[in-house]
Amino acid sequence: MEDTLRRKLEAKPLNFESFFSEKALGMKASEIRELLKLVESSDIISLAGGLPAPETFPVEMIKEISAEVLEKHADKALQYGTTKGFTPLRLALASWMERHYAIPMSKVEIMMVAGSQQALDLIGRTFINPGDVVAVEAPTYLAALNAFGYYEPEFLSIPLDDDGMKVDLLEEKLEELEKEGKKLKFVYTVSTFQNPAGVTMSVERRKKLIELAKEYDFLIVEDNPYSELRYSGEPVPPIKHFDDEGRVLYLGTFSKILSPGFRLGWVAAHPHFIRKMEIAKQAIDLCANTLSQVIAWKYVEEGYLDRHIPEIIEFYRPRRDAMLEALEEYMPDGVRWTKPDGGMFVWLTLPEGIDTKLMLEKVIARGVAYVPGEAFFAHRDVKNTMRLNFTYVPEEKIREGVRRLAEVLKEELH
Ligand code: PMP
Ligand code: G9A
Repeated sequence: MEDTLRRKLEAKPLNFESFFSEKALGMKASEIRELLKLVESSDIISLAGGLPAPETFPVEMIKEISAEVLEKHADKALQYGTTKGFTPLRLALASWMERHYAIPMSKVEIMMVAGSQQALDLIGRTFINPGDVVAVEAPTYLAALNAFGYYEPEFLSIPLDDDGMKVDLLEEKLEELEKEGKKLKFVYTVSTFQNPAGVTMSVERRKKLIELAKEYDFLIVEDNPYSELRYSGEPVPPIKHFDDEGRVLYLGTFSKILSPGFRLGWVAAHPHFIRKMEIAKQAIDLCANTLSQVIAWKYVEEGYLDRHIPEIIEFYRPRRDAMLEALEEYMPDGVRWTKPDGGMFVWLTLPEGIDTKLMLEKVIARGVAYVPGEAFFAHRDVKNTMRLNFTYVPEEKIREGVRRLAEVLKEELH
């Protein structure tokens, strides 16, 4: 095997690049996924990837449910399924969303996808023409930038503060676009416990965003993987809750409330939009993993999910607290960070002049990893920020990781 590979690598090289499509040549690797490869096989304290803690995977529940599923529903669970997904699961999710978020929902408004990451690509395929204007938060989820970027939109970056996207600035941009004769196609927002910043959009801004969407006739893509992971403060309804016209495409996922290995998420949107995305999905993978779907159905329907969420919260709260305490204790003056009520991330802003991409090598040499902030900005124009994850490693490692990171920072600042 090794020999065959060596022979191939040593042969006269093909002109590899000449075979790729123009779009493939333009694709960018995800900084997070590349860092994960590096960190996976070492004893580095990883504050980088947004990984759930494996200790939160409900292994016993999954064993129990899987045994039942294979005994009673193997015909469905091991067969191809419809593209929209396993109907009992879609019904269970519709009623879960109605119960939890007071969003009236029916199964025709739900399609199952291979993680919400797939939904981001489907939205790109279904809605973006080259040059279409798409507004994103600055910073935003970098793999959404990569997914949409393939379809060549023009990104409009809207800054964030502690109350989420600055919707008043969006309004100003909308007026400018109108003057230029341009229209916004959609706003993409991670509305609650944002990735990467950890902040949550206030209710007033959610309502204002819906008003603007009506006034300027655009859609809203609300990506909501984290809202169930709340460690303090009061719940905020999703933007979808305020949507009476079908302008919001809502993305949910089992990755943070069951396990990312299931590769299962869902889109909740107007049936008209769902239908087009269904056709797009037919050509990609026919249907989401059916075994995952049937297990997830039992997980939601029989109340396992509602019993498990509080366990995840209790597990993560001390980790969030440990990170915030360590930042307070070790960080030098001039460093600011967000104080999230939930989710997985804290966002740091360092004094101007520090380039966190350049600093990463030194920090990795001290056995710690973070994600440099630059890749979370559509225009890659901010160098002095970073994202820290607090869910993956235990409290004492979080403290040690932050201590070492602060040490390097202090050296850089002198
Ligand atoms: N959106 C956001 C904001 C995320 O943080 C993630 C995962 N980190 C995803 C989408 C993709 O998640 P999945 O495909 O596992 O549902
Ligand atoms: O790429 C992954 O493994 C998912 C994590 C996303 C993130 O770190 O934001």
